[in-house]
Amino acid sequence: MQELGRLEDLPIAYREALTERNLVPLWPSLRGVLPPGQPRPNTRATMWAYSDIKPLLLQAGELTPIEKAERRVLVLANPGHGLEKMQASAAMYLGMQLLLPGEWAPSHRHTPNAVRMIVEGEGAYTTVDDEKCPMSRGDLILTPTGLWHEHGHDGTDPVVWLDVLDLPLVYYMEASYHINGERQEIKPGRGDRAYARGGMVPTAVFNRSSKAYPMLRYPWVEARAALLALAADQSELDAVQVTYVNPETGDDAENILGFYALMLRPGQTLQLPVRSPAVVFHVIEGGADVTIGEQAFSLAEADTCCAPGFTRVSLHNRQADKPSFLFLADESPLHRKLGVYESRG
Ligand code: 1HN
Repeated sequence: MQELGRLEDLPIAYREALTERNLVPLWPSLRGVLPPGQPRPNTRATMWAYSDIKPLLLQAGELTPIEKAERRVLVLANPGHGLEKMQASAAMYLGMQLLLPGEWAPSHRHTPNAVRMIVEGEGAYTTVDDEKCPMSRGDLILTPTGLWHEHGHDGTDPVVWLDVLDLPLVYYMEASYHINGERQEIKPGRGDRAYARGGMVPTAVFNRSSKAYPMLRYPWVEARAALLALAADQSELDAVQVTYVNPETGDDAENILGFYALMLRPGQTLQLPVRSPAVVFHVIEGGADVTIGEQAFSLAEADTCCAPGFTRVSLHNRQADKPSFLFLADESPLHRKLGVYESRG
């Protein structure tokens, strides 16, 4: 490949003349912004162990009252982007949030889309768009763009959940902002009940929801049962995976990031196709050895890791006698909408 001219090859006076006029020569940077063959991600394969996070999060609970935090979160930051950027990947933000019994995280809404994957504890709930969404381990709760949300806790023990947002992308677009609101009035009607059975939705002429996001809570009991049923029905199927979708449209549950639950059969090793989007893996139940390119991580329950796009990933169930269950988040909806999605097999 042809070597291109460097910045240093240009006379200082010429470079200064350009700079003064807000002009930049393309050729010294062309290979950087357009690398050959495939991207060079800043996103690094990174793992965050829950055993590291939990004590520090509980300490944050002692150091910082909820009123001083609004959201008490430790961000899972990818060193490849610089920790201060608070990015797990180009488009994904991850954080572990702690809510203590009796605490209240006040109502707000914002442009980035969020979801919460409940990691530990009972008795907390999120109110989203006037709908009360109880939190139990493994539940997925959406707070899509623009919807009011606030968190409360009527239980007795700390509750921890994983937040996944498309904040890095929305911030990069200079479209990120929030508005604080009043405490929501909880209204009857719960999407997790109305849409509880796959293949059946409330009949359009009488009762179809006009909400853009009719289902806000995806209970783990249902996702787990769906995976076990799929595995039993299709014994040859390698990737026992379900996608969290909008039950009215069948589209991805949110616009930018995709969310999935995956079951690894006892002892199974699963090779994932090399694809353009970055992926986050979080263990709901069991444990998994995750190989990302040349790096290997051993994930126990509640551990989380991130893989850059265009990287070979394989997953191995650490349990020989039981299935393991993972939650996945990725940038597929974004890549598809932008027309840059690739799968290289
Ligand atoms: C947010 O609104 C929540 O509502 C959590 O729980 C994490 C990170 C960045 C921006 C907004 C929440 C967030 C967030």
